[in-house]
Amino acid sequence: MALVNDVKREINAKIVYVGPRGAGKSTALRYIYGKLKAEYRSELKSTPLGEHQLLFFDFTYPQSVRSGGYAVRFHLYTIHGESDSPLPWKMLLKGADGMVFMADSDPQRLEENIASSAQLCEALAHYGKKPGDIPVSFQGNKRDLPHPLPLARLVSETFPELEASAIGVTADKGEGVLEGLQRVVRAVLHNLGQGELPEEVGGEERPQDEGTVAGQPMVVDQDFDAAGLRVAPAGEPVMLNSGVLSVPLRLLDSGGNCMAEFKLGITITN
Ligand SMILES: Nc1nc2c(ncn2[C@@H]2O[C@H](COP(=O)(O)OP(=O)(O)OP(=O)(O)O)[C@@H](O)[C@H]2O)c(=O)[nH]1
Ligand SMILES: [Mg+2]
Repeated sequence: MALVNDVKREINAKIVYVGPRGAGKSTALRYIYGKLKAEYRSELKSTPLGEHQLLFFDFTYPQSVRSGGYAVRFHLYTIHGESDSPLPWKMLLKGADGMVFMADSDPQRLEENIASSAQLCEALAHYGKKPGDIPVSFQGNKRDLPHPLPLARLVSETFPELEASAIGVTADKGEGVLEGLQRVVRAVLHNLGQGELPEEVGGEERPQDEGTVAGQPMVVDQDFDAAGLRVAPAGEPVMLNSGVLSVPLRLLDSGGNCMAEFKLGITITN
């Protein structure tokens, strides 16, 4: 569900890189980031998401892809590092307009690919969706390995119901990464009712009337499902010199896992 910003005349589309740990999601994101000119992209940021790290940035195309007169800004996200729990993926996939599934072509890691696909399906089911309802670009990474799994097998074992063909990627060298991104971007634009897409990421022309915006996590948006969440103390309250009482708290999911730590500042008025 792309978010429309009428003030900036932008449509914000969310693309999530999913897949098993170590498949190459961060490598792909960093490669894309490195290919974009600074004026077209925000900073690459890493921020805590519960016990995990969210890696993200946003960009627009130089020729300023437009849908109904609005520029389209693409926000790319992945979870970095330990992410065995399905919860962060569930949060991240909320409102996603497209996904890139990074599979690991290492035959030894087929089970992890399958488990990740199952986790993804479960996360989408939480929102009443299945993979085909949101465009998926399937990328088989690490094609440079000595004996990578054949792409067709990788897809049929991991996503038997997927209709689109897979793209072979060597994210370390950037091979296939941009092609895989373009594929999902095209599908997202199609869903937004607009198909034109510049051929290249990067380029010489400057957008006409846009400033760049720093990436903001769009993970917890207004209609985030907060059912089952609890807030618990995370330490002793401290009275600050400013007269504000700082209360450390933890946000817990229904299973008691910590999703975030924060401090509540209370100004005592009487
Ligand atoms: N041989 C090979 N290794 C790769 C390739 N792409 C990434 N790697 C390596 O695979 C390892 C994991 O890559 P990451 O990009 O960190 O993978 P990730 O999916 O972000 O992993 P998590 O953040 O742990 O989920 C790193 O050591 C990369 O250098 C590739 O195309 N070929
Ligand atoms: Mg990573």
